[in-house]
Amino acid sequence: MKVYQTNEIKNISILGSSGSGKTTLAEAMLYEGGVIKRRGTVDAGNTVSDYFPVEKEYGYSVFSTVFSVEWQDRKLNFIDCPGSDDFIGGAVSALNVTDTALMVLNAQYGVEVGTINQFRYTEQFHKPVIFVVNQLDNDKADYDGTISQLREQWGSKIVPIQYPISTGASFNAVVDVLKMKMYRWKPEGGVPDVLEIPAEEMDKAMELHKALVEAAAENDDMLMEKFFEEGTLSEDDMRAGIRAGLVIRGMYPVFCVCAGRDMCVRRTLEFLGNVVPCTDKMPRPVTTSGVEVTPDSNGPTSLFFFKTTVEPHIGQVSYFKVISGKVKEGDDLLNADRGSKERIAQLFTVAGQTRVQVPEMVAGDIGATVKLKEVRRGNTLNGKGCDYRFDFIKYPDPKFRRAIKPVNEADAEKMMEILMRMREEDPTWVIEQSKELKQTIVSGQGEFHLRTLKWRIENNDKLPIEFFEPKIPYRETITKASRADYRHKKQSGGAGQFGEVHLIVEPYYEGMPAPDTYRFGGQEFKISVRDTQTIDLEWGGKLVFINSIVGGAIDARFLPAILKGIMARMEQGPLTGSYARDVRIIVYDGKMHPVDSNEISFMLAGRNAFSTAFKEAGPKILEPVYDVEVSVPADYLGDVMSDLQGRRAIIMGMNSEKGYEKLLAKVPLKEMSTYSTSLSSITGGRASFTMKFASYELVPSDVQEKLLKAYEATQAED
Ligand SMILES: Nc1nc2c(ncn2[C@@H]2O[C@H](COP(=O)(O)OP(=O)(O)O)[C@@H](O)[C@H]2O)c(=O)[nH]1
Ligand SMILES: [Mg+2]
Repeated sequence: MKVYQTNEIKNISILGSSGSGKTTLAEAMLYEGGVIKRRGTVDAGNTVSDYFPVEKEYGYSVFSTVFSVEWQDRKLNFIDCPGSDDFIGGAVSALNVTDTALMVLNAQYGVEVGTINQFRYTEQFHKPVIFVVNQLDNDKADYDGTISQLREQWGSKIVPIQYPISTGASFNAVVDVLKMKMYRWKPEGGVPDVLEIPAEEMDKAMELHKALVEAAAENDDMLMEKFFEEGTLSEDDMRAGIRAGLVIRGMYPVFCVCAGRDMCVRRTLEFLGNVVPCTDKMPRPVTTSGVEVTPDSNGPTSLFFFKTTVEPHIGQVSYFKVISGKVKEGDDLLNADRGSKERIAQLFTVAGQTRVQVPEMVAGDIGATVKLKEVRRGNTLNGKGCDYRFDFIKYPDPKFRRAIKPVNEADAEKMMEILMRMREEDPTWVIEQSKELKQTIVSGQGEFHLRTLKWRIENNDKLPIEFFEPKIPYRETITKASRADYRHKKQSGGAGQFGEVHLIVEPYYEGMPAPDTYRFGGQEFKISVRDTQTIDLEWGGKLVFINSIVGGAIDARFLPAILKGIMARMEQGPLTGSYARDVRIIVYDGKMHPVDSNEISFMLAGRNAFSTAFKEAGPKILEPVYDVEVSVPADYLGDVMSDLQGRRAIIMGMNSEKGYEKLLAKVPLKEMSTYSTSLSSITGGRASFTMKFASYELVPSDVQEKLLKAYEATQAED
């Protein structure tokens, strides 16, 4: 393969709902590009794109697949992304290193929730979008319906470039209103006959052609002038106009394909090669220190690694984009994130599992290399004198969590190693060894996402694992002030122990005034503050520790011990052993013994006084509550609402957005455990949601009762 220059390279991600036909389209493009000799099918499990055992098992794309096609002196780099929301991480990575998104639609279903979700990511990353209506040979294909759904969402920015003469089994031709030709295929697809548009289609074709010309002119003043003068635009002008419209997301062109039968795939490739912008026409990536980097092949060498996988027979394969400069085989580069040196022994352009060695790659290109020492996804490798670093990929928060354990306890360490390695491949898996919960928690984007993880560990690494309901990180706090004192005294031979602490506890809140006077049991306590310590607790919330001891009742040197005793109880709350938070403690009195007082004594006195006071201060359990945002087609709104209400949700708001409803709710984490699975079954997979930690809130009293009982039972067992 020749070395392609920056202005000959186009990077395109293939997006679209699961089952729309992305992998099949990829296969047809590879075939047409001469990379493969025969087209595999998803159903037979022999496509270039879905080549991992787990993908063959489920018939689903789990990973994004990078592949390149040479087409008319252009190099088109594609990333076929998994469609399911569970594997959105692949699409997010891909969008960051590509310049255009090809959004595949199934003509049978039109715009799906998955389409809208992924479109939102293209919006976030300001990437041009081209829609491709696929599966036009399906009997239920509805091209016009799909176009009206697209228009409903994105209005006049939707500009059809082609339309089918007929859909269903008889589909074999489209009218192209950019070329103003009809393309017709023999049953085997591939190279079409290019024909004049039949007379009976001419009116419709002209109307769409005009709309396209106007849309193309709209994004460029010079073209607009030309259009007004001449009433039309040349084909080249139209391409320039469409390109301008794509870059500013002023228009979303719509193409037709039938990937399964390899129809209109060549024409799509031609359009991508000719019209889609190259990297150098797109906004520049910015380094962590704010430098805008031009994709200049004569600039300093800088490669950004966006994906790493472990592939059968080869080991680690690392995928990168050349952000600047060029890279050759044998180059020595420096890892800007880890400080280590790496040699690029071999350079490849890839098509799934197939790799073609190339001597050099320049700015804008996407390739792969193997046998790097310790390059992780997200790292940057630089040539001499370059210190670029990039961290532009932001992944969505997880929304499905499970505790994980190896079936055989002895495998725990090995399991962690595997999990860490897998997280390298898919950053939307989050792995946490929770000291608090004494569990290893894996979170991901959905039940299927985690099921895939389990399948891979069990089948690839032969390590059986189990999932459990994860514990909830409850918190404890108090709702009113109370007072207690405690004397620790021990005299059993040798040196004795003595310490006595009197303290007040009360709920802490932001901006509360300094303590003044308290009344407990008819007695008044006047506080004069000597010292205040505010501690930001590691687990959230605050502990404020006030020393107001008068007359030297306790030596200042014992106060740290008292605080230490209190902290021990804060770490293991008196109610359920959960962390306590948001408490203010005033130590106002106590007693010492000239000989027997020591730190241990005051630690114990502090801990026990605190524990007693806490239990009398209207103690409550807090639970984590999440902000949940659900996008759902209007038809399912009622069912989704009542399901949420069954989860103790508080509905915070509701917006209608073209064709679907957006629900905002606050829901306890405890109730979210099965949410992704239920939502998917209520709506047939047509809804999506996000969740993000919001706050800790008091649990209702019946829930508190249950939790207290459960904790007592575990204490009794111990
Ligand atoms: N009839 C028909 N089926 C198709 C076409 N393209 C894909 N399919 C089928 O649709 C299903 C999903 O395709 P796949 O490529 O895996 O979709 P992906 O999830 O978007 O990658 C598979 O059974 C394909 O064989 C097409 O143009 N026509
Ligand atoms: Mg796929």
